Amino acid sequence: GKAEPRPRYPRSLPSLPIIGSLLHLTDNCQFHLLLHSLQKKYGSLYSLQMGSQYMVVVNHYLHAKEVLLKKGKTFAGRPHTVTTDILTRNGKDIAFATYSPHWKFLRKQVHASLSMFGKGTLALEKIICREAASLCESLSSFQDTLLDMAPELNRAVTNVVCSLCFNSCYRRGDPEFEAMLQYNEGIVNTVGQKSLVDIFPWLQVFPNKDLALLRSCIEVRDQLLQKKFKEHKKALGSDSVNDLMDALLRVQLNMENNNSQLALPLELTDDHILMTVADIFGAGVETTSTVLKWAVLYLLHYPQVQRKIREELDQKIGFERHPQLSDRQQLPYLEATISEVLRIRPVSPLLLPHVALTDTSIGEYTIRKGAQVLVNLWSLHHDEKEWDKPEEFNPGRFLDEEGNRIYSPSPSYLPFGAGSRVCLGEALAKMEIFLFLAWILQRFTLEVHPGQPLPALEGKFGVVLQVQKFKVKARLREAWRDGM
Ligand code: HEM
Ligand code: PLO
Repeated sequence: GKAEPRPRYPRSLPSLPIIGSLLHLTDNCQFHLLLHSLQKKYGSLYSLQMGSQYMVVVNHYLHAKEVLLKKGKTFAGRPHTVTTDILTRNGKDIAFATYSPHWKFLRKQVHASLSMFGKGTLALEKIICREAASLCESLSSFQDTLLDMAPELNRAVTNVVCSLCFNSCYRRGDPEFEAMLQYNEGIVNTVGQKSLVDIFPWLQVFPNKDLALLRSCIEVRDQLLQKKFKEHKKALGSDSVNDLMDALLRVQLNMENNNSQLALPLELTDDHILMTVADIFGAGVETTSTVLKWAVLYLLHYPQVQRKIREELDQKIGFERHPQLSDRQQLPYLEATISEVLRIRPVSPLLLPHVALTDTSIGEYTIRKGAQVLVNLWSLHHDEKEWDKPEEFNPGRFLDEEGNRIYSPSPSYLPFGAGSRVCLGEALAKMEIFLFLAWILQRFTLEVHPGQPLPALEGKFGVVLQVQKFKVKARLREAWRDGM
């Protein structure tokens, strides 16, 4: 036969003394920025060794599309990591589970349920608007005082996913809600990429502060989940399927009754149901609330953008009625602003890590089975060849000369990923972000105290790109001053 061509591997970073290179990575928490800047020296595709893990970093959209779309199935694996294995009971969820018949099956079920509850899109719209109204009411009670909007935004989004997952919601000050805020924060701060134990698994044999925090947060989460699970199991006798947990329990029941009809001997355990709901709940809350915080922060920095959105709202909706989903086409500037927020501060700057399931390649480079692939979305969204002044916040990029929406001004834009691991919540997230922002900006002007410095635009890298805490004044607009 023909001789195999010699494999060409991606250029690799020099193996620095392990601890040194690591401290470098963790000290400078902005891992995505570091990986972005390493392109200058190593090119857009390079590899590095983290502990025992070989990683390939992709910084160009052509390579990203090869990994996610063209070879999506080959790269659909996920790594095992200490923290996510604890979080998901060894990958019994969707996001952190590697490619398997279980993952495929769960993804399909959740997709079906979400689009079912979404198709009562009207029902979903009603839920979001109920929360938007309650959010606006809270904001107006804080009139003219400086307010950290994060907990308010968080409650609004939490209640939307809570309705979807559990058919329930929280009132302000509910102790269960406060507990949830806290454990979510703990988990976001300890899980994933940044964690030393994920780079050096043997570190978990030593007492580890982060790991202890993670475990205690997960314990609180599990108690909460277990309670919901019991309630739902009890009520399953009745016919109605009201939420995601009901839907998954129903699937489980059907499988137990006629398992023989399935081609694969799949089992849907209670753990699978719990971890999957926890995934959707966690993803639903942390992503959407993060985007809303980034949007508010950018609107403070760019008052002219805020003014333009308000003008558009006044013109197309006015003050006699509430914004609704069917207004989306009519509000291209608001839609463009949302697209720009998702570009400039991607929620998930390195997506979630992918793993090559077989020997394969990216471009002309050989990639071995088991290699971890990080797609640096930050690099895609800040590529100077694709975006004019990438650090400038400019919703106008997503509009043509007449102000009509351009769906994709550059192919180097993938805020929700793509392919077989694409985000499951894109439609939901976009509905929420649109409605919440439209409601808020129809009623309020967002500002800081004159003379006060503006809160910084630097994010904090983690499993989501977090916003630093900041305060705003939500001033009720003239038209709404005498009662709403
Ligand atoms: C995965 C972005 C909201 C559920 C992802 C990924 C990204 C992403 C980049 C990883 C893709 C990959 O690994 O290649 C976003 C953004 C959101 C958002 C920007 C908000 C604007 C949501 C919401 C939900 C959700 C609201 C829940 C309903 C998920 C799930 C996965 C995922 C379950 C894992 C999919 C898998 O691994 O198979 N998302 N997401 N996301 N997202 Fe979202
Ligand atoms: C958020 C904190 C929760 O307590 C647990 C959780 C579950 C799913 C995760 C989510 C967290 C963060 C955002 C993630 C989501 C799955 C997909 C999503 C990572 C850790 C993104 C943006 O990829």
